Amino acid sequence: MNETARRRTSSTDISRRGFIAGTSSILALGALSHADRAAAAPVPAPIPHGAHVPVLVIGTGYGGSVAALRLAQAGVDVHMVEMGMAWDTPGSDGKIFASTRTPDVRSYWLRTRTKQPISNFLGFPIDKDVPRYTGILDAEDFSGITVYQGRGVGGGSLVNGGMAVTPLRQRFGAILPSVNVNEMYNVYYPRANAALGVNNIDPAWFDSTDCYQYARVGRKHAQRSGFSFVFVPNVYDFGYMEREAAGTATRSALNAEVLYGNNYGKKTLQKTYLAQAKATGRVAISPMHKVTSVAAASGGRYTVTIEQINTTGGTTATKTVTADRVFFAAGSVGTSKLLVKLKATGALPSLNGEIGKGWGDNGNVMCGRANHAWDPTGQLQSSMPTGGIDNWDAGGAFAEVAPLPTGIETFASFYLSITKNPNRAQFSWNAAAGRVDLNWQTAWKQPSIDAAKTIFDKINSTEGTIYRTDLFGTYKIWGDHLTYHPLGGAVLNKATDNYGRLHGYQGLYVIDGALIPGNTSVNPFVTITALAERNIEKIIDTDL
Ligand code: FAE
Repeated sequence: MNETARRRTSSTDISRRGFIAGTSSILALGALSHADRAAAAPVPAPIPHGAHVPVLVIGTGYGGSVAALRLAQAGVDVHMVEMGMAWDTPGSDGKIFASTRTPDVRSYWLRTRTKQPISNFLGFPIDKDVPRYTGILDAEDFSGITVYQGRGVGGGSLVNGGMAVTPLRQRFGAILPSVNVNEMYNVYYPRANAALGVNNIDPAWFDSTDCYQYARVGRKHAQRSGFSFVFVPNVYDFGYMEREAAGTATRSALNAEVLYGNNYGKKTLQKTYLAQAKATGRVAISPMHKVTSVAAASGGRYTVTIEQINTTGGTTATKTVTADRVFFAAGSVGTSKLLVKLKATGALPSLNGEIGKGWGDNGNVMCGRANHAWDPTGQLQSSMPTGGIDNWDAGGAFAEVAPLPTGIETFASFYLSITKNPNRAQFSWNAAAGRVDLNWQTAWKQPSIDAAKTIFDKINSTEGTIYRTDLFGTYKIWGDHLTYHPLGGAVLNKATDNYGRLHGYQGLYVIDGALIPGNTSVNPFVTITALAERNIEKIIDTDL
């Protein structure tokens, strides 16, 4: 079939299957007939200059992967464009990903020096020079904050701690006020948890294994101060972790793998949504391709400009393609930066005034505590956190008991707190510099520090312990310079309608963390996934 004939078939397919989609539930659509599957033919990767695609998805993180899978199951060909690498080929050490103990060329996105979230140990700086490379973790610097993000096919799922937390139902109204709570908790959270492969630790194993001694110390200290410690589900396969501990499986979580990828055990999007999406035959992915522009074209289509890059970040080709529909799934920062630039520079002038607003850091703040010599946290620490201290209602903080997998006894307890920080920042176009800025100020972390102190001041007082001052510099207690959880910038029901359709343009959608206004009260990816499931179901039912 030549290109024109193929396109015609593909558009006919969309309207025919769109009718089917409008009359069935999305789960029923999962079972397309054999004939439908045989007809699948997305434009193959790498996307060629001049291609036309029915749907282009920008980014391969949670939102993008949900959109691609569900659209493909509804019979729509999807092309996903991802600026990062494919992460499917082992390096010279035989592994795809580096460990946190030995960051290397693979670890950082286009930096010549690592920027580790914990920058010091015993006061000494631990960052080191690395060759500039399209590595997996981006430490993106804005004026008042460094935003950590995953780069590559799978987005944040490649680098994150896998903590898969559904917020308490009674807190949901404050997270996404325009979304029906019952639908989320009866349909979309369960759907997201199932598709992500979320599982729970066996409490008996938790109580006995060396690798969670640090978490048991965290639990003991929390409970002795009257705080509740809750187990947190994860997408790391706990069965695999048990085998690592038993010495029958190659170590990954027990080899300090997190931040720069996990070689085994973690169910990243590559193994869940994206594997399913590819299996439909309708989804193609172009890694090392960065979208730089989307503009309205004739016939209700969009012209998308894409730069193909090499591993030092240089542009090797600039491609222009057309798409009937475009899903922005470049993450809160990536989507916001694109939309703010496109509105300001006249490519998409009809986007509304909410673009770039409502950005928050999920109240992230880190700290460590120095334990007594009789309270060791263990040399062997699983890199996957599995518990937290919930003081949200009384003090506005949920503190994840995090690992410090250095391989030596540190006598430190380490925490990443998610707090009720009300500050929201805005992205804006800096015409002089030709870039998008974010107006977050470091001082805006003070409410997060105050909330975290409601937990740790009390624990320190009960235990007779003190804060560590050597992890984020010299004599610096709080890791208040960063976030792992960027949220907002194209907020649901403000910059978009209540399902992520961008105001001002038909066929443009936001489907990632940019939709969520700054805070989820817990780790965010389950909520991002569940919201994407909700929105794509509506979009398939009514728009296609
Ligand atoms: P995301 O997963 O960031 O995907 C966006 C994708 O778009 C990325 O692959 C980008 O490379 C790509 N992209 C961006 N701009 C462009 C462009 N112009 N052209 C082409 N591609 C582009 O977005 N969350 C939890 O719930 N639990 C955890 O335990 C947890 N731990 C974390 C630990 C770390 C170190 C980090 C960095 C994050 C962690 N998170 C955690 C946050 C979580 O990974 C994040 O909220 C989601 O990944 C966001 O999902 P999105 O779909 O919004």
